Amino acid sequence: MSSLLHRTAPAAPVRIVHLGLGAFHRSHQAWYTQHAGDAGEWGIASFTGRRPDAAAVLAAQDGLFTVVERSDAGDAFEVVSSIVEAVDGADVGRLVELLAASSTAIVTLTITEAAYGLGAADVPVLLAGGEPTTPMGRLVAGLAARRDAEGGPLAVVSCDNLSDNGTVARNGVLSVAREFDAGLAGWIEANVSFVSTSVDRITPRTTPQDIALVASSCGYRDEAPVVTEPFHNWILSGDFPAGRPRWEDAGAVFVDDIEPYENRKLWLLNGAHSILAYAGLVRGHTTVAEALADSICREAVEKFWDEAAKHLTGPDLHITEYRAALLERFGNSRIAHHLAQIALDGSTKLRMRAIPVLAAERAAGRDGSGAARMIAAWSAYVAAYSGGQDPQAEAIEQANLLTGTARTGALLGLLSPDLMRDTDLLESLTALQAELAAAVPDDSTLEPAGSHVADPVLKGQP
Ligand code: CS2
Repeated sequence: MSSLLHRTAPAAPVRIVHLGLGAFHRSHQAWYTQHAGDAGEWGIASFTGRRPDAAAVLAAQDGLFTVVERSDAGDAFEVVSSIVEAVDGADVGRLVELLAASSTAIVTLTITEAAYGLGAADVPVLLAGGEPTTPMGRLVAGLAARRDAEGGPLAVVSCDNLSDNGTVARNGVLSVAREFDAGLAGWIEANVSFVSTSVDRITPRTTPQDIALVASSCGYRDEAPVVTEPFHNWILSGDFPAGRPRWEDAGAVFVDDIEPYENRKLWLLNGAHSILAYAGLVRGHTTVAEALADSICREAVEKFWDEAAKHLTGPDLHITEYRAALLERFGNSRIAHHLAQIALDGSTKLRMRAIPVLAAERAAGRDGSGAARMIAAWSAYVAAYSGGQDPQAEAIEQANLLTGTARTGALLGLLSPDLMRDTDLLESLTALQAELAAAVPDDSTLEPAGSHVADPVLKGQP
């Protein structure tokens, strides 16, 4: 048996702390840091979220892992060494120590879209001097230590798929800090820069086959490789008061106004993903490439894109080329991107992916059927998979006890209380869901709720 991957050159000093050690973090922020011209000065200490497993696996191989870039032409392998410490997220002591150190300049986050609003649960814990369990609570504990140690200003960089994610992170942190310690909230406002970013790299979960492939192709054992597409994109907007790696050397782009880029990515890529996930699962498909090959799913995507494009008007957006590139990326059948992974947490995702386009279309006096079809597909999916992972799972189950426009209204209310009052929309959504249900192939057998959502050690971006 070949030996486990291990570090032979000295590790870079920790200057970046990351919360949310998963496959996407490794293929994106860790990869960009590795490819910055000054990579030798920027090591990452990466903390897991709910489970410690990924930290244990990575720590055993000195934080090193293989990025497998998979294209139609084949696989390219590269060992990434920018993660210099992999830590169990429950080790709040280590997090606090690193954030208190003035050498730490940046905190990056991939904590899932849903986690930004969950910090309130940690306020009593912080007040009692206990150890917080949510990412927001842990971050606030770390920032309090930094203030106390006079560690100086730093940047918090959200890398989750949320519009205006810097502001969302700022609000999430401040709402906890204000309840905990008003003085700390003032210090954060004066010293912490919240950077907004749009991140992109399709990264499915790591599978046992990926681990076996690296062993046979590279001649060493790597228990934590990550398979990803060649494409990568990172757009950032905001200040880095304590410095940053030269991520631009790896293709990152720094802009003043991020909104048009964010919308393009969230609507065209993530929106299409959600359509393919819900319509695709209901129609019996398993992966993105399979769903895209189904004309009903593909047409739903194209119609949504036509609609969204009316609201994407920035000068450098190149929508036609962007759409063509997406079709190619989604069609990469060598990347088995599971629809079940994308389907998680729909009520949070659809608020960003469908609602802005639907609201803009309704405000313009049009039916918004492209975006409505995404919601109808979700509605059909939650009818079949009631109980799947979602922060609103209970409310979804309640809605599922209703029928017709009452059920549609209850579900739409979870995404947009405003649009829920639009009675024409409720009728058309209900009709679109019925249309989709009628298009379910006879041989489609849905798995029971939850069974399609595995929880392997090495999760992809949630
Ligand atoms: C996906 C994203 O799981 C999902 O919701 O839409 O993780 C998507 O693959 C990434 O944003 C691509 O950059």
